[in-house]
Amino acid sequence: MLYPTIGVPLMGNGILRRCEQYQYTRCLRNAGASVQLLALHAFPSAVDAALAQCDGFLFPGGPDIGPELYGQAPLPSCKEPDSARDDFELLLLRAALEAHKPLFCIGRGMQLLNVIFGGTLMQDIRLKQDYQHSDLLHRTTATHPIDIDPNSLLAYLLDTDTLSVNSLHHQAVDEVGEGLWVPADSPEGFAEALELDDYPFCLAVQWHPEAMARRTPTQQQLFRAFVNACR
Ligand SMILES: [Mn+2]
Repeated sequence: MLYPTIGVPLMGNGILRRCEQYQYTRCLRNAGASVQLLALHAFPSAVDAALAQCDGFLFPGGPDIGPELYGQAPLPSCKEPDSARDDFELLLLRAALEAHKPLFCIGRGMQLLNVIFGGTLMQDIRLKQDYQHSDLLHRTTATHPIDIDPNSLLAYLLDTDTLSVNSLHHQAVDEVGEGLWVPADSPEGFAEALELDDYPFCLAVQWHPEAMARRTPTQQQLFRAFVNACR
């Protein structure tokens, strides 16, 4: 398939969300994909239609996930969730996993993957961090280093075991969901990526390659590999 179709949930209608959404679309199109933005219809027939139309799915960044979805009460430092996104994305990601569709989960998307596999999140890491992980002023440039397991898909795709990445998160994976593993972490030990073995293609990263790709072409390799897996 020359032009695979990648489904991406709609991130919202504000101008900032639209700009962010466009960064994902641009990276996917540059890698040769056609992008289908998916309205947040949290019912089975909509999810079935998305599965029928799309060859793979990208789960993008966004607001904090409702803590009740991983069995916790919200702390004051947890920001307002978007229940329309939570509801739709949970249904879609579960169905996509069952259908063995290639997956690329970024930021919130990585946290969602962890929650679906029964993992939990730290609701706020700002008091535990040595580096600035919610560096909203430097969206496109690297903020902190990560260590990558040389035996991971991530190391294979990037051809390195260290990398400097941007960082736009104030939450992090706490307990890792069963079946997932952590192929990359920050100096403090926060999970910066998740992988799922014995699956066609499932890559999840806590940083934002879509915001770095224009200035740091290495990051575009992740989109190329994902789109190739959807072909
Ligand atoms: Mn980080």
